[in-house]
Amino acid sequence: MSNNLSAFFAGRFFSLLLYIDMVKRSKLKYLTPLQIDLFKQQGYLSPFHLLSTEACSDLKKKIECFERKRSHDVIWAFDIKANLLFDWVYKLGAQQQILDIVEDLLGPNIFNTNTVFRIKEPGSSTSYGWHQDAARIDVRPCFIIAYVAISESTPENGGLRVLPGSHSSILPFDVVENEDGQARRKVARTVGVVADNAVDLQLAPGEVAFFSGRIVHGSGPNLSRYRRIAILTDYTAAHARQSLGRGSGQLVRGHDDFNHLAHEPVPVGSCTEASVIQRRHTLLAYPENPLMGPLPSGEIAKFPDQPTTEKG
Ligand SMILES: O=C(O)CCC(=O)C(=O)O
Repeated sequence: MSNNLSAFFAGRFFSLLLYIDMVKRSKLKYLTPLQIDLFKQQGYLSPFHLLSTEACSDLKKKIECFERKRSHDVIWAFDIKANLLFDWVYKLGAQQQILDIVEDLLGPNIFNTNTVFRIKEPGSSTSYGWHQDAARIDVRPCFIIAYVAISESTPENGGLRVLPGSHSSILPFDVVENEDGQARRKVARTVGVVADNAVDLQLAPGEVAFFSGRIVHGSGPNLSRYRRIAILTDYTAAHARQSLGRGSGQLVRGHDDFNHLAHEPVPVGSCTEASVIQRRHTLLAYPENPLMGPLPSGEIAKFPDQPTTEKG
């Protein structure tokens, strides 16, 4: 082939690649095709700017107000499915920017299947050993977790660490009583982790990181003099299937033609008696989810909560 002809075909081929990229991009809401490829390869994307300083301090005030008024309820209300208890937690998880990014990764029909707070006090030994959230109950396609940093996340304050590429399979794990981290709960901990290539997801207040529910991740104690405050939400595609049991969630975008997940209501107000009872009904009816794991045979689902009304 003459040089001219080769150049002609190379030019055509390059235009075709550009065209394919443009078509792909036109269907995307937020991410670029390159970012999507990166997520597929490494299992996470970080950081993205999400919240203004004012929005962050407003959330911090709401958190502190609840802690002050309902200190006994924090242990359960800030844990499993806090999105069923607090309208402001639900709203954070339903932010359009987050959903645009999740839509690019999971498709247009999305459930919020769990929001939890993860707060580490200054000097606290609370840590999360290496684990994959989808270890005990797998979900396909796997849910995606958004980690919203309300305060900064650094190696010093026990910020999140991930093992890039570890989301391609579920690795061997032990189920242990968790001494640190989530109270009164059995958790899966990945065994034999070599953490040489671990990446610290360093985030400024208001930034968010996205990672696969299958990626091996964990975090250490808070050695700083400041609180580490994070709110984490699991997003599951409507067409996804759990390996065990039936999950539930709030449909936050699109529609549901599959009926794989049971539908949860949107809370009104901030941890009202009605929303506590609603959450209890949901957890008793659908106790098996990736966070809680399978129910041991013969065991009846039980979740700590206490409907108290807000004072003051
Ligand atoms: O907040 C963290 O540092 C990690 C939390 C976590 O991995 C979890 O709750 O499963």
